[in-house]
Amino acid sequence: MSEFKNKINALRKHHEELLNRKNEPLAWGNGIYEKYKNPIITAEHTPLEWRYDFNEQDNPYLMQRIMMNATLNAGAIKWQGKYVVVVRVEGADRKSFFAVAESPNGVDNFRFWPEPITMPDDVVPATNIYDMRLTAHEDGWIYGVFCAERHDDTCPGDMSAATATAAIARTRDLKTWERLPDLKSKSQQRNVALHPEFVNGKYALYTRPQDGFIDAGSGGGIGWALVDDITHAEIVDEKIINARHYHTIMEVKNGEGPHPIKTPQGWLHLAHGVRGCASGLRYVLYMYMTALDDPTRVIAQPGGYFLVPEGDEYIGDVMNVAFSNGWIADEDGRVFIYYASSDTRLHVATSTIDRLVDYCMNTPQDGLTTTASVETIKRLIEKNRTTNKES
Ligand code: BGC
Ligand code: BMA
Repeated sequence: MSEFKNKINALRKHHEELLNRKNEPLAWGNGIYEKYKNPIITAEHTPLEWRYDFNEQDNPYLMQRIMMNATLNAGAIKWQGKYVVVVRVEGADRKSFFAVAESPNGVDNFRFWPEPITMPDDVVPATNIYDMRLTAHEDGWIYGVFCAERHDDTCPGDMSAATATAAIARTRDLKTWERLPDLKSKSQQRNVALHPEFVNGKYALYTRPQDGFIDAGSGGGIGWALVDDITHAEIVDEKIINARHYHTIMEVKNGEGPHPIKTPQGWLHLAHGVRGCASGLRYVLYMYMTALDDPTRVIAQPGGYFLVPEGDEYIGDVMNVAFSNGWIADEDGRVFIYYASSDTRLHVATSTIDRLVDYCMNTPQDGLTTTASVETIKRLIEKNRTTNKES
């Protein structure tokens, strides 16, 4: 066999080993969920055909002709018995696009479908798209709501000036996508997710109005808006359902993750919170619950963060970031939380509906001052004193 063929075989073998690698839960977590030893999808998981030209004449050095930079922020759905994620894949050119990967068990053996998604453009093409929230809506369609980013042409001299808009597409098979007009909104929007059920006969959106491209400003908070026609979606009224507070993990920004999971006790929400520090913005995940009869009414708000970057997860393109826009609630009550670390790679954490509801209902709320926090700790110590006496 030629040396070139040998090189290809070695490359394919190495890639297969990575794709088939078993994952295992890490011991000694917080009891709320289990994190896993390996990230589930990295840039190295992308198909070799996307990166290499396998023609010896054209690529005698067997170089990567197209490099992949990162695999992050994935939407997720259980689809035909498989755990399916719509990954934000980012190339070396900083453009991100969507690609589907599936796994038989949700924690390892993720494999990309052969081609990335061809997402049709809206009237004004976007420069970049990212962070899809998937919703199997009761109208029968699967929707993907994601951020579309364009240069802000009102600032012609500023190469970083941008606008963020919520883009909407739908599909029946995750392969062919119909692009609907972008969400019309007075403000910029990022982190928009579609609620899975009609509310008062309307489509319901979790929104995140923002003053500028980065700055959530006065518009900050997770919002809620009802929309008559999803094929011409426009926000007429918007109210904040989950606000930010001074000196919390979401002081600077917050945003809905995937759409909430329905449980007998209420809607379970996963969101991200952002605060500023000397090293930049710190992104962490948090949870809250809303009432079944009114998904805008908060009924539980555990204090502090739910999941943060740890160890290697701190390191990456955008340090100190944990972000999630996808989770899967399985029929047996297990929950697969897909989160990315530092805008670089995708991980899973597993829990159950029961544990997450218990976490939301029984984690003390943030009292918003140090005095309140100490009182909360003392109450737990006191409770344990009595428990220890009894046992
Ligand atoms: C990046 C996103 C980021 C956003 C705001 C975009 O250009 O692609 O990952 O969330 O800017 O910082
Ligand atoms: C955002 C998100 C993500 C990203 C995060 C950190 O605003 O929309 O795309 O993970 O910033 O860079």
